[in-house]
Amino acid sequence: MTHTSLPRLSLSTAGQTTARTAPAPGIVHLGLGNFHRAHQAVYTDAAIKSGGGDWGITGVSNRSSTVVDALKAQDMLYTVVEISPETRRFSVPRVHVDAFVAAHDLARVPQTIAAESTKIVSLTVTENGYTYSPTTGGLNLAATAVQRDLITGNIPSTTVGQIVRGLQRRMHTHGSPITVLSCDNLANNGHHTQLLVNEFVSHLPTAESSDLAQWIKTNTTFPSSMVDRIVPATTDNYREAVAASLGYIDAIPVPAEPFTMWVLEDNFAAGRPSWEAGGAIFSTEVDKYEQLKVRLLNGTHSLIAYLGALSGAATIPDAVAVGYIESAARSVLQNEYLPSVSIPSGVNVTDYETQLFSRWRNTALGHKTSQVGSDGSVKLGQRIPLPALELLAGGTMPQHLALTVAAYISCIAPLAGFNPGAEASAMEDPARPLLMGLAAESGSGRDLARKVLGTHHLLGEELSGHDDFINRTGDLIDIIHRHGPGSAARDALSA
Ligand code: CS2
Repeated sequence: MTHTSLPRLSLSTAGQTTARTAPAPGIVHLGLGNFHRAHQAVYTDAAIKSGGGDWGITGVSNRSSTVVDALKAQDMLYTVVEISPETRRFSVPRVHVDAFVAAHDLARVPQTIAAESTKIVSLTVTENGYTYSPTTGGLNLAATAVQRDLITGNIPSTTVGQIVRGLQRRMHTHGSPITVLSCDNLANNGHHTQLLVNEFVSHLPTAESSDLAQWIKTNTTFPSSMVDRIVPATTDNYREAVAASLGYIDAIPVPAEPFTMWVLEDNFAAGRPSWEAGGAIFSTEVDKYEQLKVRLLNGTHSLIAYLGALSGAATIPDAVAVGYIESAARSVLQNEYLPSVSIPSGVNVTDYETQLFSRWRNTALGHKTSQVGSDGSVKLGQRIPLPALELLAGGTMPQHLALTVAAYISCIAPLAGFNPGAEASAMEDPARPLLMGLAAESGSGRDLARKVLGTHHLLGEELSGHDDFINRTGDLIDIIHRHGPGSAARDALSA
């Protein structure tokens, strides 16, 4: 940094001393990452500015103390840097009233969820944070952490365990209702969270489970919500931009694209902020918005990220500028994802597609292929199986969905002798050790695809029975390994 003599971000450097008093706490948010700080926090700031209310957010970071420490050193403030090639806008939301690291004080998580002042517990813990089995969609009872959390008296460490123990404590103390609001890219995220919570409760000893199940049914709601904003990891460039333009040091600025969207089911057990003030939409068609977004945006994003990484592109705009990647992206979006979704009323799909490509082309943002490509083992199950099964049932091979899976496997667990490149190696994935073990035992793409999809059911049980899909994925893995991602993309397009 060249601006070390500047003051740190604070209420006074941000010019907020007299603006308004901090809100009282009302929301506990699990997952204090960049996405939450550029999305829900911004909407909550607009809601409080317009209508007041006790909706201050207590942010809980799972392991990392970076954001928590910086927030505390900066009067709980940070800067959102909205950026595109044409625009740059800074804003400083003022909504966080406290923050802590769960791993440093695990008992505090259920306690905070149980506090009477808490009306909403919201989540951005990523697909990976729900401890669900990609095979069944249900709770991953094989996970040691889940087993540990089910034992009476243990302090929970999984998100689902923390929610259940927090609700149980509410039931035993004041009993006031609460909303659990998932803001992650899971299909039917509210319903899915509710199922996982109920499943956890059903595995508790009977003495605990029956009253609790009934209490949750009567006093807790789980609205679904579709969240959308591209938010990369921050870099020193953003810290520099804030210092140069605003004259203060912010250790944790959040970059974000100008576009933002939030569609929610209006089903809150204990009230909610007027998020409409920030542009949120309350709708009875959330499931349609979610499907549209998780498939057209996130699904296509995965294909762009994996083909991009294999072709050496570090960022999404670099990847989508490659001709064959753009063609593959258009094809998967129009021919393979679109037929599986119902369009919410008022949404024009052609405009939606045009807007997606222009968002992906945002060269100012620096969104990395390795970021979008991370955690594919838990993301792809949300994006691929249902549209693939629908096409297969109608007798059509989903070439580009198979290509997405082939490119993913080639990035994370290539066969011996193939180097997928630096961007692929930078992708994190909880299944990497397992998949690499399978790759080491495989002699061909088909062999590897069979082990990953057939034996290990990476994309669920139903797809594991489709030999034609598995073989096509395997053949595309071989083409990628022998002739490169461009040849595989051309093969998929011409098949
Ligand atoms: C991306 C998403 O990393 C990914 O898988 O597809 O994070 C995407 O950028 C957001 O969902 C956009 O709303």
